[in-house]
Amino acid sequence: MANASLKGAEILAKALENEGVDIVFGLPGEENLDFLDALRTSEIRLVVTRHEQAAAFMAATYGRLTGKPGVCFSTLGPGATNLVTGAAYALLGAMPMVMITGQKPILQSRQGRFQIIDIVAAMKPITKSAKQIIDARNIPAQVRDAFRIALEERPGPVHLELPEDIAGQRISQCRFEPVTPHFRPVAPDAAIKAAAGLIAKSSHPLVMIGGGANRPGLAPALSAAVRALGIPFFNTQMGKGAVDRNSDLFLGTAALSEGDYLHSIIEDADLIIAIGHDTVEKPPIITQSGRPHVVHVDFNPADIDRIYSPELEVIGDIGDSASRIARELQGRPFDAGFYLGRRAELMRHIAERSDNAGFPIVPQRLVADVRRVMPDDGILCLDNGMFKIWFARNYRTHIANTILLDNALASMGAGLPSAIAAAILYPTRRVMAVCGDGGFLMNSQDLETAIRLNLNLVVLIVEDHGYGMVRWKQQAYGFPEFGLSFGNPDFVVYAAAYGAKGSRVASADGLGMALNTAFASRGVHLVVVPVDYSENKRVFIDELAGVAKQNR
Ligand SMILES: Cc1ncc(C[n+]2csc(CCOP(=O)(O)OP(=O)(O)O)c2C)c(N)n1
Ligand SMILES: [Mg+2]
Repeated sequence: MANASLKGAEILAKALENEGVDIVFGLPGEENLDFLDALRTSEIRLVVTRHEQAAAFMAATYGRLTGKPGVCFSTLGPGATNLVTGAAYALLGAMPMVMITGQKPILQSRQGRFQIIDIVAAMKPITKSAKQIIDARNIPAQVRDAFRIALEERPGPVHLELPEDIAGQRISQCRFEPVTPHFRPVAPDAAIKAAAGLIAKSSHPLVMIGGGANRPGLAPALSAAVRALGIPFFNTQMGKGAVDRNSDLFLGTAALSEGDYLHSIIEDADLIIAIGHDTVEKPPIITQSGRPHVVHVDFNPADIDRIYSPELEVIGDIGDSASRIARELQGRPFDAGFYLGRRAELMRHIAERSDNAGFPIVPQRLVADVRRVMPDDGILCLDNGMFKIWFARNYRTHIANTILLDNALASMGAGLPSAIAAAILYPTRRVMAVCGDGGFLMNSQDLETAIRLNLNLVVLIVEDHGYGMVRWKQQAYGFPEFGLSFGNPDFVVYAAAYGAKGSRVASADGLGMALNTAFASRGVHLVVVPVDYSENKRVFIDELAGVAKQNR
C-alpha cells in the first residue's frame, strides 16, 4: 500500500490497523497529540483510562483472552513509568501486548530534561523487546516486528517509543508489511515416542495442566487428549479450565505448593505429565530428587530449578503433542481407579462449609455462591489477595479462561481493569471482578471508565479491613499482628459517587441474592461482603498441618 505524505503518528495508526488492532487503551500526554489525532480518524476504538497501569492491565487481558496482542499507550516519563507494572504482569503472565509511549523530540528539544526518563532502558528487563523509533520510515517494519515478538511463544509485552518529532515527521511513500500467519512448530516424533515410552512404564501417572495450556483455542485438543489418555489430572492456578472439568478424571487445583488434600494424592504419582507448566507460577508441586518423574510437554524448554527438573522434554505445540502422545499410548489402560476412589473424599473436603450460614461469610461459602451465580461462560477476574487462594482451590471452571487470576506477578490492582477488558470483549457474558478491600482501591478510579463505556460488570469487594493475605502469612510465621489493618470508605456511597450501584451484603444468604440482582439490573455494580478470614488459619494452617502429618 502506498500513501502520499503521512505523519509518523498516522503511519503508526495505519500499521496498527494493518495488524488488525480494533481497540487501544491509554492515557495521553501532549507528546501523543499527533497519535491521538491519528486515532481519531482511524478505525481503531480508543478507550481512555484513568490510570496508565489500568490501561496496561486491560491491554494484557485483551491479549490473554484473544491471543492477539493488546495495545496500550501513554505519554513519556510519569505516564510510561505507570505502565511498568502492567508490563511485568504481561511478561510473567505470558500475555501478548504492545505498549507505545511518547517521548520528547529527539532531534531538537527546548525543554531541557523535563519529564525525560530513559523509558526504553527501564522497559528492557520487563519486556521481550523495547525500542525507540528514530525514523518514521521504520514504523511499518518495527510495528510488524513488535506484534510478531509479542505473539511468539512465550507471549509477552513489547515496547515501542515514539518521540514527538518522529510522530510529526512526514513521509511521502510508505509500505506496510504483510501480516504473515503464525504457526507453532511441533515436537519431533522421537520426543513423542520417548514420552509415550516413559508414561507406558509408569504405574500411577498423573497429568498436570499448567498456565501454558490456557492459550486461546487449545482447550478442545487438550480436553480430547486427556480423555483419550484416561489419566487423572489436576491443574495449576493458571491452568484452570484448559481441560473440561466435567471430566471424572479431574482431581482439583493445586492452589498451594504442598500439604493440601490434593497433594496427598499427587505424592502417590510415580510420573507427572506436565502439560504447559510455566515455572513462573508459584509452584503447584515440589518435586524432590527426581520423584515423581516429570515429562515436560510445553512450547518451550523447562526452566529447570531445584523444585522442577523434568526427566524428558517434549517441545512444540502442546495441543499437538498431547494428542500425539495419547495416540501413541492408545490401548494402554491406566489404573485411574487408584486415584479416583479417593476423589470423592477430596471433593468433600474442598466443599466443606460451602453452605455455612455464618456471617461475616466464610470464604468457602463465598466461592460457592459466586459459582452459583456465574454461568459456565461467565468470566471471573480476580485481584490478588487471600480470596484468590480460596477461589483457585474451590472454584470449579468449565471453560478455558473463565477465571482470570494472576499467579505470576500476582499484582494487586488488576482485578477491575481485567474485568473491564473482559466486559468490553464479551458484552453478553456475565463478568465479575473479585477484589480485596486493599486491591480494589489500587485501581478503583477506573470505575469511571466502566461507567463511561456503559459496561455490565459486577465488582465484589471482599472486606476484612486489612491486607488479609499478608496477615495470614504473619500469623503462619508466628509474628505478632502488626501493620496490616486499615479503614475503608463507605463503598456503597463510593459507588454512588461514580454513578455505579452499590450494595452491602448483611447475611450469608444475602450474597447470592445481591449478585443476581446486580447482574439482572445491568450496569456497573459494587457489592461489598464482609468476610470471616479466621478460616485461613483454621484450614490452611491447623487443618492442613494434620493432613501433612498423616502423610509423613
Ligand atoms: C501491588 C502489590 N502490592 C503488594 C502486594 C503484596 N500483597 C499480596 S496480597 C496482599 C494483601 C491484599 O489485601 P486485600 O486486597 O485487602 O485482599 P485480602 O488478602 O485482604 O483478601 C498484599 C499486600 C502485591 N501482591 N501486590
Ligand atoms: Mg483485605
